[in-house]
Amino acid sequence: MQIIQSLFADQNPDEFLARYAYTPKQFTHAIVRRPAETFASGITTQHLGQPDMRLVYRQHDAYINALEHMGARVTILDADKRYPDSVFVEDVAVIHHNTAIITRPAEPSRQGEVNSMREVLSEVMATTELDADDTMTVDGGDVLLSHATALIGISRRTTLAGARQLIKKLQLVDKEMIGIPVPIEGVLHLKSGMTALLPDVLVRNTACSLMASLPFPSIELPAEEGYAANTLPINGGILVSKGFPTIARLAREHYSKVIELDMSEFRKMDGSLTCLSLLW
Ligand code: CIR
Repeated sequence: MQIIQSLFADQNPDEFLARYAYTPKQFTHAIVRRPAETFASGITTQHLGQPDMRLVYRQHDAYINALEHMGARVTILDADKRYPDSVFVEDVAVIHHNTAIITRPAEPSRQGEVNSMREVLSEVMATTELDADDTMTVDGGDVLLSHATALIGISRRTTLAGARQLIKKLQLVDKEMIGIPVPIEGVLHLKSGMTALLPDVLVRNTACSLMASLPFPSIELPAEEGYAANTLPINGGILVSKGFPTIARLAREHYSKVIELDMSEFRKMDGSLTCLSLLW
């Protein structure tokens, strides 16, 4: 909280926005991983029943098609049944300026996921690591990155020490980057609670309590539609979760290319749109 207040205390909000406006990135590449046959034994806080594996595969295929439709070349990694949650590739790396910062996921059952992702990413870009220090954990789902700012959720998964180190690593590849730790409660990751709908405008799940004020305005979704706050703007279009009228309307108001994807089976395991890919 103090970090945020001191960051913005002497800033004129208009100047701040002009300098740090969230500009959605253009992505040419994506990495996804096929769902593991062990998917249903992953971690979840939801009480929505067991995922139907037939639907899991179908929804994953639709997700890949949507990324391709938006212009990304998608690399599809084989399923890894040792790691039930390994389909959620977003959590194991943060990519900026063609550098992958390999994260330190908090959950012991997910920590091994970083090894194969490090190998895959190191073939196509520079990679770096967070220090092996148990006070530092970071899940990529807590990192909302734009060209100039990184909002980093301090959550059940990401510690302040981890966030601070991630900010340092980001600043090594981009000295203009400003990192903003945002303590959250009520949702798994920061991006389960908010994503950028537009440059400068976040869309929020009201179940996500913020222990700090944000530098950007936000639109709150109706409580029963909060899950839809996880959107994926990509290359001038946007992917949104199917079955949520408010986000569908907002997306159509602002984007000409909107793809609604049924995420029901990933939601059962606490996953949402952004979790299923790494983009650059
Ligand atoms: C987990 O609890 O780690 C997975 N079942 C869900 C991770 C979702 N990832 C994300 O929001 N970035």
